[in-house]
Amino acid sequence: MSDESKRDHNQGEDRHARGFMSTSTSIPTFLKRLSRSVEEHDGSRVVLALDLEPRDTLVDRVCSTIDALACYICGIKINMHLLLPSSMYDIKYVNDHAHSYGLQSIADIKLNDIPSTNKVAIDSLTDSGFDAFTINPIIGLDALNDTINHAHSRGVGGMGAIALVYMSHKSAESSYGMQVKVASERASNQDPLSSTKLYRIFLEWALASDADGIVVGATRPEIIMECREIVGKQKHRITAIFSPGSGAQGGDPSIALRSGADYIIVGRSILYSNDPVKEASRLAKISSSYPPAWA
Ligand code: FNU
Repeated sequence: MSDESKRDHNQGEDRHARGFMSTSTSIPTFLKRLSRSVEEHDGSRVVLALDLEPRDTLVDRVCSTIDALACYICGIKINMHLLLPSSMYDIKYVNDHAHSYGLQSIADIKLNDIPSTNKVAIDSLTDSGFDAFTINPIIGLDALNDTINHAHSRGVGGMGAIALVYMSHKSAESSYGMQVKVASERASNQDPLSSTKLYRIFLEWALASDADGIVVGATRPEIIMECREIVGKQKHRITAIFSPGSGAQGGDPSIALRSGADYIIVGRSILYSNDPVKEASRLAKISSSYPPAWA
């Protein structure tokens, strides 16, 4: 079936209406919606990174991948692989398709601009059916606050915001792991600046701006552990840890989850395995065997 003939907007709307969001009278936030998806998918805390090669019939291939793997995942994550070669209409179609299985959809755009531009981007993502997006805290605390407040006021129950704290690739160490000096209450008169790592500031800002989640690479279990301890001390709110970087990037999903990740984000090791269903099912089982850190 061609992309064209599959793209029946009304059909997508109907599927979404039959999805879990319509059965609730309350307006759940992103993390509540995601938790519900975990329950509906046998405890899987796998978010599938839909990083397929941008060739013809991309939307068809993305939708049939969702069809094949939906029962082993709790959400999908879409990034430039799909966003750049697709129209907003295609993206809405894919998101509606994911919603028809009760899955949540994250736009991995690492939002990183002035607040007024960020807000326009968030409105478009909302219109395209996304439930959450990733954001880069380098924009600063006030801009994060402004942008995330806007996100929380959008869509049904608000768009979730997931802040980068420590990325999974090797050279993340030279930026997220950078030693920086900041003015701090802890500093002494002799040295008004105290020294810390950049990711610790990003974590502090993510929590201060009510981000729904943070990203810490599965390749950095010790940083996941450190973040889990700090995130876990919050009394009145939950911030989930999303961990990409298992498999193809060398991280171990079990170690990431044991270290405190709530969700693993996995792409290539599922998509390009000899048996994607088997691999997704294996990761779903692993993830369901670690209870969520807040339970
Ligand atoms: P896979 N991703 C990542 N590391 O890998 N958003 C990060 O620190 C981060 C991400 C994304 O390696 C990456 O773009 F913030 O094939 C890709 O879509 O399993 C996915 O996570 C990992 O894909």
